[in-house]
Amino acid sequence: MSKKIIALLLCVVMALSIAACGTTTPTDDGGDDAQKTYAIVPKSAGNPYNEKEVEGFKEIIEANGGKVVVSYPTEATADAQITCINSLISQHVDSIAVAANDANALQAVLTEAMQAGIKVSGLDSAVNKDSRQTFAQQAGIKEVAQALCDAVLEIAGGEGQWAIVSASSQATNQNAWIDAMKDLMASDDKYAKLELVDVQYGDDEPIKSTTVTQALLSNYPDLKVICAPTTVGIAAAAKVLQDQKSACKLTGLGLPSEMAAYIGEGDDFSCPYMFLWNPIDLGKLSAYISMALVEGKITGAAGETFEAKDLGVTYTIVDAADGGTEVILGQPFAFTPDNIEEWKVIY
Ligand code: RAM
Repeated sequence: MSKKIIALLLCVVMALSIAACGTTTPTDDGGDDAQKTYAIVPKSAGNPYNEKEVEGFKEIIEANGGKVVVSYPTEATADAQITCINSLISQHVDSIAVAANDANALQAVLTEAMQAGIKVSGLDSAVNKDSRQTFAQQAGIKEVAQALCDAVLEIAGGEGQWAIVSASSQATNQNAWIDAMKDLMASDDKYAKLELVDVQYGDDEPIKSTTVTQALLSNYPDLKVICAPTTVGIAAAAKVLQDQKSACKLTGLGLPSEMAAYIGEGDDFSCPYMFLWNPIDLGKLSAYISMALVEGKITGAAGETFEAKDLGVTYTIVDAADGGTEVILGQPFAFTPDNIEEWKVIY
């Protein structure tokens, strides 16, 4: 390779790494030195769900006098998040809240952050227990799995083939829900006539999620239900099924604002009903956790409590299934033809 090409490649790599995290740092007004800086690292950019989380996080931190740094990775991978977190460590932020693209791959960089005195917590998709102080969990894993299994069973009419369109193959949250669904279906005879034929990964990218849905429909002509436990996947699958007027129906976890056009009864709609929680509130909960950690009100141990004023709740930190701790926002909520109009304008 000529020196010119190598130099050019180096420039491209440098330009990319500067742009890598899409960090929005508030302007430093040179004022109050005691003002704390709270970072949030979502799973990926361009996903409205992640933007809602960030919206809630910002609202609470800023209302309480803190600064927010939003650091979006360039893609939904652990490597892209490591680049973001390294940059946040060198910016000496006070806290990092991360929605992990991989449970284990962020351990080294988050350990470094904690050793530098930065408070580290998770939201939405957990890093492993050694990489965090605690975690804002949207809803109990078993509760989400139960809701999805029962929806698949009902929509399939009690029997037949079903498939999953997930996010990325390493996503902690989707994998936990999928594993819990498999366990539940294996443990209860009422699911015995359902057959999970495939699990596909759309990587929380609309185009890839569309492609894998189309492939599922052509590979499994008898497919009765697709379950997409990702807001990006379900929106892409909903469009494919509805456009094709497919007999295969859909459920999963979706944003009401993106799914309203697909939720309804009968042949014209691809999704009879689906579930989610409030992603804005999840961001708010994560903000309260981050502030309580930075202010020394909690350490992340089970049994500690803190007040989330705006949510009107005093939360208790509890033991999580992975051996670490978590704070559970609430229960999964069902979006049906009856309530979708009301919710689509909220998130
Ligand atoms: C997508 C993301 C997110 C998940 C939701 C349900 O937006 O994968 O992590 O919680 O779906």
